[in-house]
Amino acid sequence: MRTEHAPTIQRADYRPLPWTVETVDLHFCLDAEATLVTNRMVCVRQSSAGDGPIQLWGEALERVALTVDGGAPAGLREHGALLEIDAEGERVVIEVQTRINPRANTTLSGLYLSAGGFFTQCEAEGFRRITYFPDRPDVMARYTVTLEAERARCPVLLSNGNLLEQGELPNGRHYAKWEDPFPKPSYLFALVAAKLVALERSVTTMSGREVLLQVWVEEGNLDRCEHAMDSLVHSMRWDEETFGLELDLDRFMIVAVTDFNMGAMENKGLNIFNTKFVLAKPDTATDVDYEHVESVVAHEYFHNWTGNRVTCRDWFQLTLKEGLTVFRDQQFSADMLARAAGPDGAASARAVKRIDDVRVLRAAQFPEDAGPMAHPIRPDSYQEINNFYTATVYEKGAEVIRMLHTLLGQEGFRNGMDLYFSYFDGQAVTCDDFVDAMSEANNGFDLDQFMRWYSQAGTPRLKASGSWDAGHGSYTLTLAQHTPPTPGQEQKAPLVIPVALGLIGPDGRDRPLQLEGEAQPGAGTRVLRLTESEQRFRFVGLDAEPVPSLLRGFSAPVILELDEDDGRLAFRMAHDSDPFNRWDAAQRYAERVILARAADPAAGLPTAFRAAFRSLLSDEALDPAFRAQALALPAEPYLLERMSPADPAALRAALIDVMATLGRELAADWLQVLDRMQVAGAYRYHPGDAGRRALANLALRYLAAGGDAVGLARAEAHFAQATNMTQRFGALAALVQSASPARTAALQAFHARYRDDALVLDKWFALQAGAWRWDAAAAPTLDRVRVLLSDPAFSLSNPNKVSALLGSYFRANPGEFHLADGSGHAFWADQVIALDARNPQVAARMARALENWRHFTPALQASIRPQLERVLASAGLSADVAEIVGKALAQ
Ligand code: B3K
Ligand code: ZN
Repeated sequence: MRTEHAPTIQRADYRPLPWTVETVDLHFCLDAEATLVTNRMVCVRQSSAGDGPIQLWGEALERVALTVDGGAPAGLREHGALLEIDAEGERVVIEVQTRINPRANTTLSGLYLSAGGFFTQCEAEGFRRITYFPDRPDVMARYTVTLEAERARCPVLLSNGNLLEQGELPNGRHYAKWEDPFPKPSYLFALVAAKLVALERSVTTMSGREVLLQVWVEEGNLDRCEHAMDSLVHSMRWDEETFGLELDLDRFMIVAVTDFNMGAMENKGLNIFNTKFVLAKPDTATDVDYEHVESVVAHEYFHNWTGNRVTCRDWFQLTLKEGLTVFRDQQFSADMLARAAGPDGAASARAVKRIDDVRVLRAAQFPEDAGPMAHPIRPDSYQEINNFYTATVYEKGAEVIRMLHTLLGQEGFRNGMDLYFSYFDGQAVTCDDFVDAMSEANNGFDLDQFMRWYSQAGTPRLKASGSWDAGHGSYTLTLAQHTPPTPGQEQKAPLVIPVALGLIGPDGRDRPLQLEGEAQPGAGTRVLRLTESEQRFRFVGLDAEPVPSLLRGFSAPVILELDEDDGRLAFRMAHDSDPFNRWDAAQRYAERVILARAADPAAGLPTAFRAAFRSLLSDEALDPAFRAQALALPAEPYLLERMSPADPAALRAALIDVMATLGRELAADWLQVLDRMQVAGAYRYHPGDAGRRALANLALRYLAAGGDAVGLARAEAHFAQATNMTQRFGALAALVQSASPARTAALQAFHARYRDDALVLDKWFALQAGAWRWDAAAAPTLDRVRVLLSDPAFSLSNPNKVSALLGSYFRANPGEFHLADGSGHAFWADQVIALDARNPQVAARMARALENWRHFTPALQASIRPQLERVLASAGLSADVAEIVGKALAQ
């Protein structure tokens, strides 16, 4: 894989293959160093696709034998990974045997070893590292798989679908044969052969079928599977109730693996999960971990319909399954939270989930959309598809689906989904097919202009201004949109932007909305549809000048530019009836205060801000989870993007200062909140309890940041007395993110308690790598990161460890990473190069930490550029890293 030669794949070049595959019969003779794979496939000509040879891809494998209908192929050519075979007639049987070395496979793509067991990861293009195959999602075939392995090492043999038979073989070996009745693309193939145990449950589906659910883990982890199993059962019920979608197999398996490149994978009937999204028990997992397990289990389960039954025609359509499935998992989590909160708390619980999702979007997707990797949710080109499993395809993709849901309404959306499945079940389709079904199911609802969301990159700016006409009691709102240019897309056309709006009167209540020309006033919130570059909306019948509340519930993934003075922000913080916007007002106000402080370190904390913040803090009518959200400062990566030029050191100083001031000056309030938020009794994962613990932990954070002896002592006491991981880790984080002299001892105590627990040690690594410097005399965090790099528990081969230590440092700790002497940047280049030699996907993820380098101050740019160049010039660089760094330098 030479840098200069990484070809660019264009969406416009898609052509169906002249030959497809009907059935695949795979036989694996598993061996750690030399696994023999025999693949017998029935290939069928697709006459509609025109003439041509059979095309198969193979990578990092040794071809042992190949026959066509039992004989030598008439013609065979190799072009890199592509094998072309000439064939006559309509159907031929190709049998190909390959040898692979799972132990040598450090990329964790294809077949590899983890803790002595065999696991696979095939999305996007890992199947070609197992056997020769037309490894594209538009080739859907039926698979039969036989696994053969040493019984002692691999007592459990799993693959997709249903178990047909199993039995003993000579020499201590055994076998199992699996059949998947549903045609699927190769990226959904999976096998597991390992020493595992399962938690099992049997449930009845909505049509009355009994199905077996299994969660497979290493023996010592059986006590950490209950929550994943519950989450699976809840997901199944939800999909039945919400979309009428039922599990279509007799059994559904989740397998946890320690070494995994991402969160989890939706292989048909055999989901493979990063341990981090399966294992949870009160002593080792936080409330947030419990939430993540629930939503990832749901996400992968929901893929069974949105992704597996209906899949993507080509990888450019990735958001077809990912954006839609993220939207589905977000709705599921919101429903679960609302149900737990009961009727009175449901609206706030939903808002809290929405806030969480928008935080992620703003912290990860907005910066991506403003940098060299900016791409539409359906990209036009890529060099390495693995680089496009992005926040844009996933999170912005989900926002686009959410806007469709808003425009069509719940029922219209459901009708669209029903039609989509009725047309495309069992097929590989495009985003256009999905949107067309939505339109057709809604009386031809015009979505032509809406399709621009699929083709335009960049975060749109929504500019709003209002004018009050006291004489007529009318308020005119002018909305204008503009999307800045992104690489390769200079011009942008106007989008369809649903703008949920409310007008708040001076008494803090929403006014009924009546547009000029309408007979009756309507509800207090309505959705305006902005389709032009600029539009005016005149509201009448108002008794006083209103305060506009725009984009309620974050009705579109845009940046709202609204000139609001501090007074209006404080007013909305106190009165906006939309909890999302109330939170957003607090975030905007905090952003303003922090950025002012970064620009002028002498600027004090405005009294009005302190007062507004304090009233949220002490408003006991508000749900604790909501308060925890509203009182947490905006994410640092988001704030960095809002600075021009970005100056991480100045921003960090401002953040430390604002947190310390709020902690110190409001110490009495924080202490009171801390006491009131204690949860009695044994730990249970419940959103209500989780909200209280989150607010208590936030109080500890501010108190420790404030640095008063009382606050620090409380954090120490909480750490010592904690009875679950949420409390213990919350208190530890408060101590580490402070100038407390007790932080080192606390880290040691935590380590001593969890030294043998890989997942908990990841938290320990991440916390230290993400540590700010609260004490000006302390050594840079980089020194500690270097020490941890040689900790016996650390390993560059384990993606979780890399992300905990290096990811936290590069991506979550800009104030410490961008050291003025450039040592952080040089360290980055060393690590990216070292990682790339083992695992290009993980290396590319780390490489992305510097892609927005041109937003930084000139001094930082001068320090970063040579490091980017050094990485790009390094020998044998993967296409993955070459694409990221090449684009960063080219922009
Ligand atoms: N579909 C997988 C992601 C695969 C990533 C390949 N590099 C997980 C998910 O989105 O559910
Ligand atoms: Zn997914």
